[in-house]
Amino acid sequence: MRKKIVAGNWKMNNNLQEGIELAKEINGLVESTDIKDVQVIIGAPFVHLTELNKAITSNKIRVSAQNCADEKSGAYTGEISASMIASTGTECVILGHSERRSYYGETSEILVKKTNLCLENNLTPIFCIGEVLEERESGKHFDVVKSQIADGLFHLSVEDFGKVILAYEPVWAIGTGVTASADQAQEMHAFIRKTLAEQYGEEAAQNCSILYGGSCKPSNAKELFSNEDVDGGLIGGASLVAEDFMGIITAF
Ligand code: 3PY
Repeated sequence: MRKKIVAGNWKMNNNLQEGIELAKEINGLVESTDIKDVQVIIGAPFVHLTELNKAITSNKIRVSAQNCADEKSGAYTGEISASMIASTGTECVILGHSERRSYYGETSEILVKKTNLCLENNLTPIFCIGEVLEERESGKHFDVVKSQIADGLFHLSVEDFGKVILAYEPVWAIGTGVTASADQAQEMHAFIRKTLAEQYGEEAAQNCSILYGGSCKPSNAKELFSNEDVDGGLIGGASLVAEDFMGIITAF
């Protein structure tokens, strides 16, 4: 059975002290609320990871990085490897977010290397996919998303694929305040699941958690999460305010 997941993506926000304070606040709220079987993930900047893993006591919360290097180790000044991330106690890594694809030139080729390194280090990739506005407007959105999945993930065995979380984030809904409608989200999530079933079989497709990301907030989370193929969210701005994040976690 696939998991319900709400993952926060803090992006480049919060200094260390602010991050610890926010994580403790979320931890307290998660511990004192019946969040059913929802798994919470906090995607924090690298410098927060060690301290967040110490500060979080709830077994319902996992810590995630937002990127990792595409090489194992060596002379790559400024890079942070998957094994370094794992050594902090962190369990997940967000990969291929549209901001990394567009601002830092992350290609599918690079993402294959990063995905492999995460899996080798027992880190769960939260693999992001999604089309830009022109691609949706010209009717290419299904093809774009299918290629991103095929090029970035279809080299994996069915067993390794089973360790991956997918996040569909239409780029036109990121940081714009515009959200995909519940119908648009369901339509794409169902298409993604069908694409996975063609490659890995129906069981693997049914077991994969597919999150929706892009201006997801307490006011629209319930409607988005009520869709059969939407298993939760990857949350940007609303994950920076504990009450808002909790409003989304409790929206199932
Ligand atoms: C957003 O909701 O803005 C995101 O990019 C989540 O990753």
